[in-house]
Amino acid sequence: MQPSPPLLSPEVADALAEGGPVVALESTLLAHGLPRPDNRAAADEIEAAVRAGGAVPATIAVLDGVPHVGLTPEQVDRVCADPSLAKLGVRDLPIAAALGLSGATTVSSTALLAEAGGIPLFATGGLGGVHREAGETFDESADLTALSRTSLMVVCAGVKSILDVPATLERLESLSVTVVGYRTTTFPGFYVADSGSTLDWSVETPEQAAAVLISRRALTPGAVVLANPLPADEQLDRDLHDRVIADALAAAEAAGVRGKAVTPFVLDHLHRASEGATLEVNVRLVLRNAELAGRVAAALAVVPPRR
Ligand code: PSU
Ligand code: MN
Repeated sequence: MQPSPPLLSPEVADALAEGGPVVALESTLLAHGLPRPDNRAAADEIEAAVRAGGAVPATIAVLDGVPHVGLTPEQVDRVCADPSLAKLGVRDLPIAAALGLSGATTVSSTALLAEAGGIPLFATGGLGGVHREAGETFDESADLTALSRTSLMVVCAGVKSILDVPATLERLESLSVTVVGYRTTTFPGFYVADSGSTLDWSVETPEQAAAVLISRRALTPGAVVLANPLPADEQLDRDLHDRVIADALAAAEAAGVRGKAVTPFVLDHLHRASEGATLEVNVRLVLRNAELAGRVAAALAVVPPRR
């Protein structure tokens, strides 16, 4: 059986047909990264941020076995409300397709479906990566290998700071994923502006970012990560950050959480332990990434990429 090609919403299909700017958005951060019911309002705000940047948003999810690129408000309701919605990485897509199941897409599967749909820009919060203790658990997000194969730009605030950030940067290097900072060579730390790691390269404008993506696409398959830090005055308090993350990782360990449940468990624990402070910062950084991705998509649409 052939998997169904992604189904583009009319607005997304029209924009792409005209060579217009479109930004893909993932749904796992809505369904598994943000608590219900706050996630529903965040979904609308994220799409509005893409529009404010000058592009059409294309939120991606699998519904009844069909990958959708661009969701109706009712479909977004479904993604945000269903507590049993699956979390689908690339390897889960064939199961969902064959069995007619529904699920939210992670960075890995969203990147794949966005590329299949012809969308060169993708905005998220923070990438998955190498978990602390990965030397023992082998827990490394499939986001990394997926980005080594998909030709698009992901705008993010670095990788989630619950991870081993230097190890994740090493893996991104091994996988030849291009990483560039937006107006900084400090690699952002998701909730905080500075992860403690540095980058070799930065770009100053959406036009420069678009030019990097065009060059990458002409070279060889693989993604460009555009790392967009929060401004210092919008980041999470550093002490609170370090304390709640240590606490959340210990709680995950104590509860014996494994596999793809780890990231949602830890994020949920952080939102509770910080009394909503991580939630607020998480939404804010996604909005900033969505708007910047919209600007880069708009710059790219002026100089269409080589196909
Ligand atoms: N960014 C966020 N919140 C999230 C995620 C990213 O701000 O919930 C999700 C993404 O979908 C990413 C996933 O692909 O977490 C990584 O999960 P794992 O560590 O299990 O690969
Ligand atoms: Mn994992």
